[in-house]
Amino acid sequence: MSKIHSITAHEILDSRGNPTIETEIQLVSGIKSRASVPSGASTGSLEVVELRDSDPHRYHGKGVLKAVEHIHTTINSHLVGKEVSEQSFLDGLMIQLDGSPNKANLGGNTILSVSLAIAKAAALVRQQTLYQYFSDLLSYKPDEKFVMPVPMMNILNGGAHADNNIDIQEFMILPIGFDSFKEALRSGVEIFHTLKGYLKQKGLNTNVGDEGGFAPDLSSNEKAIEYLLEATIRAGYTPGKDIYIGLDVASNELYKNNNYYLEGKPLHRETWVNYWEYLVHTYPIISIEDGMAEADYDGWLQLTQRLGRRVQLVGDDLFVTNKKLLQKGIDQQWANALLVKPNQIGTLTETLEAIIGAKNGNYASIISHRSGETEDTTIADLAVGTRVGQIKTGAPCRTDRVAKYNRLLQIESELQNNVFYAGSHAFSRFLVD
Ligand code: 2PG
Ligand code: MG
Repeated sequence: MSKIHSITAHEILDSRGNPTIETEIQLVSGIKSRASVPSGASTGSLEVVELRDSDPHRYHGKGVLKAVEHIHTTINSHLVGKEVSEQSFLDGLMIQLDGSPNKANLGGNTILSVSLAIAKAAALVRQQTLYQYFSDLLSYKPDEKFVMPVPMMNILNGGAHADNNIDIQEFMILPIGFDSFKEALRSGVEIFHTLKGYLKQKGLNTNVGDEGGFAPDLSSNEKAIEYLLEATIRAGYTPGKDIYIGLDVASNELYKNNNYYLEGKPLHRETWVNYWEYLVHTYPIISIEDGMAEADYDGWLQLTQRLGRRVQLVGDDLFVTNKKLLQKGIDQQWANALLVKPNQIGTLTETLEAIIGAKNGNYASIISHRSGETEDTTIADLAVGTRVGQIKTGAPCRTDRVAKYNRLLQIESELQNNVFYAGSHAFSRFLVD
């Protein structure tokens, strides 16, 4: 009864109005599941291939009809009749059908939409929530408490996600000094609204960027941090206690000819690392993502040696959720945390393997959205089921982002005493002194 009866797909739209794939699986029992996949703007060069039609007459070349076709033909014909509970076997089969090292034939987006729909159908068969199913896939014991993640809320957008003059892509607030996810989220929302009022008062623009954060022009990148801290205080919270700051520099976008460009000026690697050290010493920053460009390995080593004991250094474009690249980073001591984006690697199984790899290497993991999202909330369940303790899913603004926060609120209230909020525990190694 839990065998796959059919797999179908169609083109839907993401939050930027670009096409993406939604896949539906029907089981012989009649159970149906659906999953859709997101899309990035600042992508790592080693991410799996996102298959697009390149037909200039449709959606400026961004259509995904080829992907839909692959699902209706190759994938459907090989997966029909298989047991939906065999996640890793089915993911392996799709990798084999693709036959390339980077999912270039079927598309990482194509395969992921099927992989996630498989997981959702399997959870329904077992009459389980999706987070419980993820927990079981990782062999957690039934009595092991779930962990609500710290939301890394990107309330001020720059870089490739906005049209303002700010180089750093994401300025996030991390509400860690709270006892529950719901109270942590509330503080973040209050700070978000306070920031809006404060920007208005200063005569600054309050339009939002791709991830729902404000995107004003400012006199410097550092100023953005000061605005976040001022909004925190005005909202009645204490920076460095209730709230910490996280940055996603997305350095790839700023790296040209061996220099990093900040506010129009070229900076060499050493000066760039000095800048982060200065910011970390000056402000309550606890996490810096992609502080160096993905291929600047010497830079990653320097940054990690200088700041790796003080702050979380997250590899996004550096690791692209790939367990082999992560292992290389662990061996070389690049960064100390992994950003987990299922569509960077293309299957649920490989996503879970990367999380396991991070845990074994004593690296933290952060489950993450993409800048182009859909209403699919799988990453919220993934964050809770894997107990990684952190999620990055934008500002509390625009339904594509808020849907994930709302799902987390649902989960927390459903779990009652069987869950705790990660809060400062997620950062205990940086908060000792
Ligand atoms: C990032 C992401 C998500 P994008 O760089 O971490 O915030 O952006 O999806 O554009 O790669
Ligand atoms: Mg990033």
